[in-house]
Amino acid sequence: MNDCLFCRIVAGEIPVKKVYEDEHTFAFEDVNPQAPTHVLVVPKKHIIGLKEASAEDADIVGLCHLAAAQIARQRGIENGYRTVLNVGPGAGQSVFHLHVHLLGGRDLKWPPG
Ligand code: DGP
Repeated sequence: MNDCLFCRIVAGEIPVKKVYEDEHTFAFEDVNPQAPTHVLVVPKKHIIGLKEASAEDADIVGLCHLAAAQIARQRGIENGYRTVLNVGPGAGQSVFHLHVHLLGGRDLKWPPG
């Protein structure tokens, strides 16, 4: 989608600090980090969010999480990290292209706010 921020990032139209890329996923540093590691993993396919995903998106949603796990392993934060999808405005979703937040490198409280 031409007007989607994360589609434009995936297309290289908006500069980001790229962390990882494969055939289906793209990962980059969050512009407003909430932890020493705060990476966003997005599908290259435009999916609005988790509640809009369908059965055909199961693999890509899983691949985004596996990419996050690989990044966490590479960064040595496997003692404790969190993967988060904010689903809908009430949960803080502000960009309507599905994205997994990978947060780690500090103690993470539970429950999240
Ligand atoms: P959410 O609130 O769950 O929709 O998360 C959106 C995240 O996207 C938020 O943590 C900030 C990040 N973000 C928004 N615009 C940009 C941008 O232009 N570049 C980067 N790197 N991150 C962005």
